[in-house]
Parts: sequence; structure tokens; C-alpha cells
Amino acid sequence: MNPRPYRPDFFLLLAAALVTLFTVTSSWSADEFLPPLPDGQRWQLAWSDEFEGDAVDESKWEICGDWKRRDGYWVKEDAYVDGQGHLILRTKKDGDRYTCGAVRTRGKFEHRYGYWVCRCRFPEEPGHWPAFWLFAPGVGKIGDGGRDGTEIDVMEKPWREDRTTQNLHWDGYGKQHQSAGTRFMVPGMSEGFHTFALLWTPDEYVFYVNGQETWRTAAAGVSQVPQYAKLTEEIGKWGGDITQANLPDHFVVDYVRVYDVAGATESAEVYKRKELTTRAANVRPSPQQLAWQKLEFIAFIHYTVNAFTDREWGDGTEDPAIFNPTQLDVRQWVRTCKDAGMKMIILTAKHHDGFCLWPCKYTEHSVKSSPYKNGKGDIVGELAEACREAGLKLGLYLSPWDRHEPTYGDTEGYNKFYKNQLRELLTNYGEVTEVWMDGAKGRDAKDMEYDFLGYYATVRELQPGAVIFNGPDIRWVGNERGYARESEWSVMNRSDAPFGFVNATAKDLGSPEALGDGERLVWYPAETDVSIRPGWFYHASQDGKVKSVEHLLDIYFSSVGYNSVLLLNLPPDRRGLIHENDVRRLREFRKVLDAIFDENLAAGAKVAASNVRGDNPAFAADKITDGDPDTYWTTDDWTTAATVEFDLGKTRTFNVAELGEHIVIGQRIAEFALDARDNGTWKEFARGTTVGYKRLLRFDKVTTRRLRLRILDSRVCPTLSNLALYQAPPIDEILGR
Ligand code: FUL
Repeated sequence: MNPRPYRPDFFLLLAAALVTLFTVTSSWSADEFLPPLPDGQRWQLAWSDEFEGDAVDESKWEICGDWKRRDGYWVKEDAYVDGQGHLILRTKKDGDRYTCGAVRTRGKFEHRYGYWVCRCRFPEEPGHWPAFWLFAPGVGKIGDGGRDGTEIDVMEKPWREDRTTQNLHWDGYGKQHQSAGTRFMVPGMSEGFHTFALLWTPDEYVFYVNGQETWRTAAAGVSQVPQYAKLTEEIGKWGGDITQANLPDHFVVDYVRVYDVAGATESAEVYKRKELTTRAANVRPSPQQLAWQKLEFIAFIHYTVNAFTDREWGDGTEDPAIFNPTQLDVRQWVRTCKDAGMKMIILTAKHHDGFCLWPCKYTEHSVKSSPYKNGKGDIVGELAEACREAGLKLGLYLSPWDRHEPTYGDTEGYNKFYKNQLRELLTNYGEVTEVWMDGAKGRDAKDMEYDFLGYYATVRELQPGAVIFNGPDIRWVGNERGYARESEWSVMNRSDAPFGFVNATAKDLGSPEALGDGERLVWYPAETDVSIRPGWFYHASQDGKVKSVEHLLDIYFSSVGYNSVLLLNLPPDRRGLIHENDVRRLREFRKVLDAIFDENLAAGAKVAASNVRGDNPAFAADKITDGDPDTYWTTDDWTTAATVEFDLGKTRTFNVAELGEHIVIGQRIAEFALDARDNGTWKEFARGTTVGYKRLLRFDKVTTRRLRLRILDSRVCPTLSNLALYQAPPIDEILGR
């Protein structure tokens, strides 16, 4: 039903709308009272409705009804605009029942802080009252004062005379209900238009009528959560006796405007940063990158003529006759890696010396010219088969720098040769999961240009499921010591170079500053490569220099535990076996990891979060401890700080924590802290920056039943799919030393 008595001619309406629009847009900021601000700050309109047009703008307002409300009904037909720039909330008698109008911005505009103002004219008859108020679901939550949401009544006028009231309600409407309020007279208020406003800062509420301060309070904690606006009429005894009213009666609203504080110069910067971090937060891993990240711990095998010459870099002049591993057993390699919990083996199919571990058709410089299996061996093929049998993935390293190949230095000739080698490797050995393109090149190397784009295209064509290291998929962490960055972001701004498109050794690759203009944001996670010995290749002189369990554990926490994949190198010796010392050390290392990550003390813990996205149970905090890596907790957009409380069910002692984001949709968390409840107070015991796929933290023993995670900063909104707690026993105890 059209509530207006007549519908003016469309063109008249349009002309009127344009005139009003022009007057409104050109004058509103000039004649509005706005509370004074410190130098350098100004008010900026964040949201408004001038009620132009011929219908309530439902992108801004939800029209309430039809349902019972107090002694009457809220019905949709009683909330409409009058074509003169006003919202009308009508109260009328409809048969036996009394009805009135109400609108709210729930789900359409929810905002915290700022200056909220409404200009309106009051109804004249008794039995009902108009109100302009702010609300949030957290009003019903008990505890935390009004901070988790407060009913903020900027104006309620149940009286016919020049009197009004402003109120706050929090901690629900039951036994714990709390409130505060003020009542006052403003001569002339019952007639004509007046403004009612709220200045809401994180610390205080200041109320105004016609630009005059009427009340200032922090009550029991100022609401810190986004709230929505309501304009309502209600029928009840508080407003007098409705049977005495001459109906219909109208509450007329000229506008609602919400302003935010903006630093005059700062705002453009803040906006730019928000825009950049929003884009960065939404960069996602490819399915291949995600699958690779989940491997966590993988093995490198460096093997070539170097094992027989005792060198780290062969010069390409080595005689294949020296390559004679008499006990080579790829199954021993695979067993060693599998027992250590590694999920892939990457073999140097060809290192810088150019010697090929497979019988390459394009060169004689390979196993086929060696005594190994009388020239009939194929170490790539043997390893591929053993990995397949054991359920491990296979990766291949093929050095672009080749110190043997005669075509090296002739750009066209060598690129053809290299792509032929790649084609052979990626065609004949089944699934290959990672292709390692080493950037190393000696100073004396002949000058030539690698056809990286052609190399990548060959990989994509033959092994579409593979990730390319140093290419478009995986980045070198920047050192060979085994340490990722404490703030290891997986999103960065790449250059347009086809190879080495970030400066892998830079200290900071992921902060908003490092993202710069953000024009080429990519998901580019770090792989941390390190050898279990000082060298990449086997040297008998290093048999006593295998890294200690403590050292390996430190590397693990600083690589896997810093959002990276750990690629640990094991060099087979001249026999063709991984040396006993290395095997023993890996066994010990695994034993220690198993003891640490034996029992998650937070499994199934009760969890509550300060904010849940859209109050949707699918994103609730219990997803953090449900043991399902595919479910996660998250918050509303731009709730970049939040707290999550865990009740472990009983007092527990732990010294390791593990966190994991749901990186499927991007990486967000920038800073967090962990607190334990101790004698009625929260005590911080650990703190970190990025989380990403996995973040591990070690700290002195903490004993508590209640734990709190504070997300201090994140991009757009944090996600968390896992928080686990472990009790790491002393290493000596685990190893019986
Ligand atoms: C470097 C190479 O020069 C080393 O020999 C080793 O292969 C290491 C993993 O990469 O760039």
C-alpha cells in the first residue's frame, strides 16, 4: 500500500529531488554542529541518509515488522518516506490494534565510535514514543560491563512536554541488567525540528541536543563493538494512554548522519594502507603451493662426483670413472627420510659439475659412463621407484649452471639442451612434485641468458602439479643456515624479472612498507634449505660435525615453526649410503619431535571469542580446537584485534604452543600474544608476529587452566584453524642421556 495520499508527477518529483539534493549536499557540512577536534583532525561523513526519493533505501535500512512490539505492532507500512526528504514513522489504529513504524541499520551499517546525529520532529499525541538509539547483539552478554555492547538511547521522548531522556543499558535485560540515564527539559523542543547527537569515543559518550552538551559519561565501560542505528516508534503506558490519541500521528526524521574523525593528511595514508593490506590479505596459495606447504619437512640429497673428489663444487672435468658407489641403496635413503617424518626427497639429478645421475640421452657425462652398475644404473629412476613404494614425493634439482656441457655459454644451444634434460626428467620418472632451479653461478661462468620462462613452461606442461623453486611458486628463504624470519609473510610484491623476482635475502619482504605499491602481489612462501653437516656433499672429515639434536630442533622451530618448509640435506657417502652418524642423529631428532608433539593439551578445549564473523556458528571459536584443519574461527571485517579465551578443562602444564591460520584464504595475523590466568589476573607468557600456515613458540613452563590469545593486529580479519599446547620434556630425558 502506498502510504502517501497522492503521487506527484514524476518530473516534478525529480526536479524537487535534485533541488533538495543540491541544497543538502552543498549545505550540510556548513550548518551542522560538529564537536570540536584537536588540530590536524577533522570530521568526515562516514554514512548518512537524507531520506530523499520515494522509498526507504533498503540498502541502508531494514524496515521492522510485521510483529508485536509492546502494546502495539511494528508494521512495515508505517515506515515510509514522504517525498519531501523525510522518513515518517506513523502511529495509527488499524481495526482493534494499534500499529507503528520502526527501521534499523542492522547488517547494513554497523560501526563503532564517531559522531551520530539525527534531526527530527516529534509526534503530538499520547500513548507512544519515538526514539533514536544504537544497538548491538552484545548488549545481551553478561560481564565486561558495557564494553561488549550497550543500548545507547540518544533520544527517547515518551512525554508530550519539552522533556526528553537519554539512557544506556547493558549486561542484558534480566537480573544482571544495568543502566544509567539522564532526563532534562529543552524549551520549545516539542515543536519543529531538533538535532539529537552522540559523540562516541573509545573512552566516553557525550550527548547533545541542538549542539548543546546534555550528558557526558563512560558508565561501566564504553562499548568497543560496532553497533547499528534504530529509529523507532513504540506503543505503551510509558508514553501515556493511546486510547486518548487522535491518530494517525507522525514522527518525522529529516536525516541521520554518522561522522568519523579523520586526520587531515593521515586519512589518505590510512586509506592507502587499508587498501593495500586488503589486497594482500586476499592473495591465496595455489593448490600446488598449499599441498607443498603441508609437506612441512622434506629431504635434500646432494650426490655427484663431489663425494669422490671431496669437493663442494665440481668443475666439470671429472672423469665419470671416479663415480663408483659400490653399496648404493636408494631404499636406505628413503627409509631414513621416511622414518624421520620427511614427506619428499629432492635429488640433485645434476649439480654444477654437469654429471647426470640418470642416463641422459643428450650427454655422455652421466652414470652411463661410470662403473656404477656397469653403466646400466639410473639413480633418478631407482629413487623415483623407491619413493613411490614408500609413499614419499619426489623432487628434482637440475642446475642451470653446467660447468661440463660444451654448449654452455651459447644461449640458444644451452637453453635447448637444458629444456631437453628437463623434458627427459619430467617425462620418464612419474610424478615430480618440486623442481629446484638453483640460482648459483660461479664468477668465472661463461656469459649467457637462461630461458627461464621456457624452463617454467616446460615444467607446467609436463608436471602441472609441481612447484618450481626460485621460479614462480617457491622462494628461497635467504640463507643456508636453516632459519626463516620471525615475521615470515607468504605474500609479497614481485618484480617483473622472470627469475629471482624478490630479493630473497632482504630482512623484510612482507610488511606493508615492503609491499610498496603492491602492484604485483603474489603468494610466494619460503623454503628453508640447510644441510645436516657443514657441507652439502659428503666429506669424511665432517663425520663428527653432524648437527646436534638441539641444533636441529632449533632449526625446526625456526623454519617449520616460522611458516616455512624445512628442506634438510643428507649427503650419501662414497658407498652410496647415508652415513651411520646422520642416520642415528635423525632417529634421535624424530624421537624428540614425537615426544614434544605427543599430546595436544588444548584438544577439545572450550573456547570463546570476543567477535565471531556475522555471529555465524561456522566461524565460531570452537573451530580452533576441533582438530579439523579445514575449519576455522574468524571475525567481522576490520575487527583486526580480538581475544579468544580457552578453558582447558583442568589445570595443565605446557611449554610449547602451536598456531595455524587458515591460509587457504590468505595470511592475515600480524601480531599476537598469549596470556595465562594466574590468581585472578592475566599474565602474558609469549608473543609473536606472523602465524601463517604454522607458528611454533617455546617458553618456560606455564601451568594454568585458562588461556587467552590476544590478536593484536591483523589484515582485514584474523583467521585461526588451530591452537595446540604441548609439554616438551627435556631432550636428555627423552634420549636417556
Ligand atoms: C647452492 C649450490 O651452489 C650448493 O652447492 C647447494 O646445491 C645449495 C643447495 O645451493 O646454490
